[in-house]
Amino acid sequence: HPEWQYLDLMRQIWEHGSERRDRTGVGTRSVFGTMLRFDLADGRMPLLTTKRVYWKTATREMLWFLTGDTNIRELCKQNVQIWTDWPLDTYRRETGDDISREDFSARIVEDAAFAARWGELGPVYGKQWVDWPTYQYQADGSYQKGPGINQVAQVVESLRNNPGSRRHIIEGWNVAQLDTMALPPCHKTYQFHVSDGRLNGALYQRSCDVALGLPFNLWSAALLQRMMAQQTGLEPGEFVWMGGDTHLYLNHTDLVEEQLSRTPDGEPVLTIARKPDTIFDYKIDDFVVENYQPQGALKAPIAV
Ligand code: UFP
Repeated sequence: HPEWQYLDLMRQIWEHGSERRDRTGVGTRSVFGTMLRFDLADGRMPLLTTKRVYWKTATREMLWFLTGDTNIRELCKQNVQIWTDWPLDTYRRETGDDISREDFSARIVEDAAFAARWGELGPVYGKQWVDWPTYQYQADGSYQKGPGINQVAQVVESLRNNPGSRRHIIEGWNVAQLDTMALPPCHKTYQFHVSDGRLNGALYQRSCDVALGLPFNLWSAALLQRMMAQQTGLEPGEFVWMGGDTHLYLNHTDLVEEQLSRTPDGEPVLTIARKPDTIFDYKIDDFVVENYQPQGALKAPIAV
């Protein structure tokens, strides 16, 4: 079962990873330079069965990225709270108001001005993917803002018109803007590749929380690849995931021990119910997952 790759990686890190202090102060066990491979033929997806993965939440986030939005308001409206902790942390620190996450999220939804002031994440994925900023240098050495670059649209075009290219890349790591992002991109580089009518995809993830982040990241990257394949008339091929600092947080012991005692079961299949006009027109109801009977959800604290 392809999921053994994930469990083997988890076990290897837990048993042999080097212990290091990290930015969050929690501490991790970590290995550097890792790879997982999944065949996406016949609708198969890297959706973990040894715990419930909230694939709809991850899908809503992916659709939000594709709109170019970088404010959490549209996510909060859909009760997607995966980005809420970062603005919440800033709000609490700067105002001293010890508001609960629920109340903060509700206020973001109800109050547009509050959302504009406190819900911004900075130029994270969505901005870089569909509106990468450019500058036009003038003869006198000054520069003006140029038109943004829609990398996602460009890759769809290049896959259609120049499938043999080795430059089908979507990059999130905008060096000049890292310090204004809530979190510098983790899933930073996507590359696509056409061979024998199949669309292969790769994701390079510089930093990976294997217990809480990776299950989402695997689903989302494979989802993007499926949308790309549908838009370009190609069959989904292989998905290759590559990790830089690949770690488990030391306070994830219970999750890790429980998950490593479980056995993968069943192969979930994703069907895309319709073919939207462009890659920017997918809706949550277009995605149908069948044959997914996961084992119980596993909770653990997230490191902010
Ligand atoms: N992280 C992921 N996947 C993501 C995401 C974050 O695993 O999609 F946004 C984890 C990795 C790391 C932390 O544990 O969040 C980011 O911290 P840092 O920027 O210090 O690497």
